[in-house]
Amino acid sequence: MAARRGALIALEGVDRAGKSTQGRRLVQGLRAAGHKADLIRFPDRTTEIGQLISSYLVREKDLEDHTVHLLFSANRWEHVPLMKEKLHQGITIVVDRYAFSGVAFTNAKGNFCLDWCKQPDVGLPKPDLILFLHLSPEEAAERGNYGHERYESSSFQEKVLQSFYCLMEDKTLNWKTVDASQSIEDLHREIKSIAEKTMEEVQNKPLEELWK
Ligand code: 2DT
Ligand code: MG
Repeated sequence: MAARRGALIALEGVDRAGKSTQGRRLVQGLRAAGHKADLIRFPDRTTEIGQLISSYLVREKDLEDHTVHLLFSANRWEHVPLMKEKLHQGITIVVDRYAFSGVAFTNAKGNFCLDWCKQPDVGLPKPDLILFLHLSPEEAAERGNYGHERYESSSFQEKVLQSFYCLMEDKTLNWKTVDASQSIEDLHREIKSIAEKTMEEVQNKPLEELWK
């Protein structure tokens, strides 16, 4: 019998929902429980493509909207060979944002349909679980001011949330919404238990391709 594979778990949600905190906690918690687990954050600003994306986000550089969308996708594709290798070695990969952020943020710009936005990411490793950390715009606002990067405004984030809701209608994907207004520890416990259940369920199943 083939070796058991790791699970691909995506964390999505609007800004301030706690994705990065929960991603780190999840990987720590899984490792402490004896699982092999790694975290990847998208965009990964450390690669050459990631540096271009970062200079766009911090407004050092203006990039055309289609171009930046394709760069975000390319920044995921450059990780795919290593992601597949790790998953097949039994390592669970937690991704802090994935193609769903890619689609939701570009679609929120208004002149890009969901179908166009999805195309560059068709065929990426399909997440076995997408945890959507749900926080209302009011609760997000209570967590303090947004920063100064592109997209960091409540009006834009509201549009991003609507785009996420459209993506969640796709029942071929395993979306699970969790309440991100709970304490960090309670949310961590809930997320870890859902993640472990998924890891158990998919370990002998083939890795699938996204939106294909
Ligand atoms: P962070 O604040 O998480 O670093 O994200 N974004 C992200 C996109 O527009 N497209 C994508 O494909 C991804 C992964 C979301 C920086 C910003 O980049 C946006 C917020
Ligand atoms: Mg940010």
